[in-house]
Amino acid sequence: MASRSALIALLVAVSCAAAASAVTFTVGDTQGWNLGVDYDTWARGKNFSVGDTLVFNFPTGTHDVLVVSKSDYDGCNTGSAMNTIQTSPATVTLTSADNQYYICGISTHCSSGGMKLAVNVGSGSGGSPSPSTPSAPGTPSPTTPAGPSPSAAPARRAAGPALAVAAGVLLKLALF
Ligand SMILES: [Cu+2]
Repeated sequence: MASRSALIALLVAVSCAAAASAVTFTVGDTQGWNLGVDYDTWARGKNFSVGDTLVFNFPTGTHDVLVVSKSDYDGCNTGSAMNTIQTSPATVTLTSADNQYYICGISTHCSSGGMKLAVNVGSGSGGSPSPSTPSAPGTPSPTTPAGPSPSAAPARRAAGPALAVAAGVLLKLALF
């Protein structure tokens, strides 16, 4: 069936696009989530977008990941975390386009060990404009915003020139 294969092709294209746009970041790369890693440097220059995933790798029990506010990040306050992940790998999906803050809640790992990460999450739409981005197939043409049916608009547009030609013919007939 033609329509069915077209639908499958569309689904494949959409899933490929989704897979290409969502990025998984391994925090600290090979150093993981650990003491003595400069996470400011790690995060610098990276394009974090909504839908991307952060993976914190650490020996479970040695560290943890607290999702915290900016003030708790700044002060290494572990007492009011919005979320605590204790099992490695800790996976966090970036769901909103704002700044996100993560610290380690064990001992003084945040304040003394540098285990604090801030990421600036973009919306994902304006990050890297692609010249080959196709327009959505269902986008209606801006020239027919209020047409009651698809065939009515072209007919109405053709009426203008036709009337002009008719008026011209009548004018010539009147002159001669
Ligand atoms: Cu730690």
